[in-house]
Amino acid sequence: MSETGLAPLVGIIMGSRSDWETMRHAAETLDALGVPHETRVVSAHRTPDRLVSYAKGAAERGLKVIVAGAGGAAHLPGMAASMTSLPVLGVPVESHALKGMDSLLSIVQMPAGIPVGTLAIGRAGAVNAGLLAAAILATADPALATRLDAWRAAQTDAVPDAPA
Ligand code: RP5
Repeated sequence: MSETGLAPLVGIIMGSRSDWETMRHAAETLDALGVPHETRVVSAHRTPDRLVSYAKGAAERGLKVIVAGAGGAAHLPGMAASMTSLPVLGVPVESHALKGMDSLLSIVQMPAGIPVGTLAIGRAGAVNAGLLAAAILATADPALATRLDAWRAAQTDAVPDAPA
C-alpha cells in the first residue's frame, strides 16, 4: 500500500538511502498530483535478489510505471527494465566524483532492445520522472489528466513577467 492507503501505481526505487534527497522530488511530485506510489531502496549490486524480486513482481502487484534512481555505475534502471515490461524511467543521481555524468551515461546508453526513459541529472530529473509517470498514467485516467493540466497551468501562472 502507498502512504495514502491506495494501491501504488508507481514504484520509486533507488540504489541507496543517499539517493533519497534526490528521489524525494519524484515522490513529492506524485503526491502533488494525487498519484499513489511506493518508495524502496533496491540496489542492483548490494541487494541483487531484492531487485529481481521487485522487478519481476512489479506488474503483478499492480504497478504501472517504475521510476529508478541511481548514481555512479548506475545499472539499477537498466537491470529493472530487463526484468519487467513496465515503463522504466531512469533518474541519474548526481555523484560526488563525476557530478552525475557517470550516472547519466550509465542509464541513457542502453543497448537497443531494453529501453529506459532517461531524465536529467538530479532534482530536475526526479521531478520530471514524477511528471512523466503521471502523464503515462493520465492517458487512461481523465481525472489525473485534468490534475496534470492544472499543475502545469499553475506553473505557468507562477512565472513572473519581469526578472526583478
Ligand atoms: C549507487 O551508489 C547508489 O544509487 C548511490 O547513488 C551510490 C552511492 O551509494 P552510497 O555509497 O551512498 O550508499 O548504488
